Amino acid sequence: MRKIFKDIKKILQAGDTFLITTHINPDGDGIGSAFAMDYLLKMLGKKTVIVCQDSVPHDFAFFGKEWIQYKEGIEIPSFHYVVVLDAPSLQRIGTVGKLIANTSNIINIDHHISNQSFGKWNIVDPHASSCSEILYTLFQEMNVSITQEVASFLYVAISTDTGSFRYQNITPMTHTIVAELIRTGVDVSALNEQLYSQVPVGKVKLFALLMNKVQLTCDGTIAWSVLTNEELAATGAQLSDADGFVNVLRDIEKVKIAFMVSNVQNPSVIKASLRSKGKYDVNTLAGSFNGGGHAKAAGCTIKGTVDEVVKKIIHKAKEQVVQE
Ligand SMILES: [Mn+2]
Repeated sequence: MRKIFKDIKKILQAGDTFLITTHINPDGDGIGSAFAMDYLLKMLGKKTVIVCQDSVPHDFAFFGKEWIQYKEGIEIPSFHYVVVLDAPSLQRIGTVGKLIANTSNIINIDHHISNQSFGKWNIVDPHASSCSEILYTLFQEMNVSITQEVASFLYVAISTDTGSFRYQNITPMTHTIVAELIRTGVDVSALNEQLYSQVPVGKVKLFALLMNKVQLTCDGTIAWSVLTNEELAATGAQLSDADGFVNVLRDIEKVKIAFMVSNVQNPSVIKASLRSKGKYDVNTLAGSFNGGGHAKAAGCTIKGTVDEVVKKIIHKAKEQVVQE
């Protein structure tokens, strides 16, 4: 691990222009990591541009920062290096994949166990709670001090990727890093209010609708719900508003595997978000549909109708929950 940090250090010092990107439907870790990486490179005197398929969701508007949302034909400043953050594969960066198709100078920094090591340089640490935890080490390696603003990026990233410090991916190192972030004077209480106490009313209404539609099978051990355009239209919510809802399905008593499916982006390609608790492994489950993620949080896309896809996922989930 140390050697790869040394290698990346040399590349970051030698390069002059960098494009930074993260996965589609960006979450706190992808966003926090992108802004932190941007700061780090700027402190090294580099030219940077952050380009992602999707814009920064309104949940994270409190950072007061935006990036370039990639659309075909849009002018992007030239770059020699690409830093891909929090993405297990190049498919996960969506349309930005086309933009970087002609460069092999890819630095891949990630913590997903399913990471395909697609970069020329790869820092992949599945034991890190988040991509931002790896970036913290990179800041230290590069001798760049962490300002309160950077601490807020990293704190939000680590906090959201660990379910507010509840998940198995937490290590003593995670808390040590967070202690150092708090030491910069960053206002953790204010950040948490921004994160969790500024919920748009449309999201609350969407939550009510989807939770009302919850279904259970296999003696209540598998839970799911379905998001369609009708619910979005009825509540005025955005697609990203539904992101954390699957966690609530997982938290139902007796539930071992939970999932949320959506046909909002494409009526014939269903997007599924999967969660588990205990020993149950949704990374493997998603993997059987060419998706992936972490053992307890993963995702995939499956061709078919909502009903067909729900059946397929339940069939695979049963293989885990029934045999005991
Ligand atoms: Mn992450």
